[in-house]
Amino acid sequence: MKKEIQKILVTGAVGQIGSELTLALREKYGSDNVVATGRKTEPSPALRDSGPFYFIDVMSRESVEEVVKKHDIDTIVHMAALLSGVGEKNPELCWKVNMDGTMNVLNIARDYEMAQVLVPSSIAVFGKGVSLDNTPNDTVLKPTTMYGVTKVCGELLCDYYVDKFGLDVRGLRYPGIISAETLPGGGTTDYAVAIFYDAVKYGKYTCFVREDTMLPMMYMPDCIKATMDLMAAPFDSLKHHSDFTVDGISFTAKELADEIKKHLPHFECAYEPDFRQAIADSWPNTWDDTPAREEWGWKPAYDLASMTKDMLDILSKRHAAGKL
Ligand code: AKB
Repeated sequence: MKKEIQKILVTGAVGQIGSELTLALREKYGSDNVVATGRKTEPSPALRDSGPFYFIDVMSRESVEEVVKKHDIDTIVHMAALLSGVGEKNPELCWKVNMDGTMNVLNIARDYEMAQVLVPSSIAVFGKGVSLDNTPNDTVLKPTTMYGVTKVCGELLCDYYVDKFGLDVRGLRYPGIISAETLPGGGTTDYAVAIFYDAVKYGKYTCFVREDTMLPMMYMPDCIKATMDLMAAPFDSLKHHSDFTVDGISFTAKELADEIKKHLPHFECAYEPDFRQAIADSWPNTWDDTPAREEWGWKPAYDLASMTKDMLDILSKRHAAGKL
């Protein structure tokens, strides 16, 4: 009999996705049933006051296991990871955090016979030897960044635990995630968030990739929905496990700037590419997510226009209240 999800541990809960996902999981499963954890950064009042919170180190099995035992955890949502930009500055640490963290989580989940583990992957799994337009879900994975290497290894490791130990492990490949609550930290797609903050605060932004750089992105409400829909899908309906591409919206940096200009006509965007340009150039422009659509019914709700309007509405209100 398949176990039900009852008590969830979220690692990386203070990060960009973790902070909003934890609140959504608390809504669905109950506040005390979703234990948030982070490494060092203080949680927001919303996160800290809405349920249990602990500081842990995912590179230490004991540190994770202590919370698992204390709260009788049966599901781990493993969001803690070092992203692509930071990973290129410190590849060894990226390997340790991403791989030791994932291995610890999988071993604990196996040993405690947990109901489910979710380990996200990324657009960063792609790289050399593949078409960057409409990149297939199942294709050559030859990333050029350490972050991408850890994400490919992570997907393979997760699938190994499904096959070898019968553990229910799932994962989706996130595109760049755009959100108005918690800033992303250290990714290549961070420009697509920073541009909104600077547009509202200063009326201008200097983008660290070229204007013709196109990448798949997704608005946070779609990201939360994709993650929770995959968690809720019947295990038997899944043919893939840890490597679902989930598409949202693909656009160039200039198309994004032009969309913002429709709302803020004086907005100016300059382009000064840095080391992250090479990373962006190695990732798909558009990608195919047929398995996610067919196996668990994935469908995004937001397009470039609706996402931009929503982001600007939220940030403009916060700016007017002096809170940006
Ligand atoms: C990054 O840019 O590193 C992340 C990602 C696409 O996984 N946002």
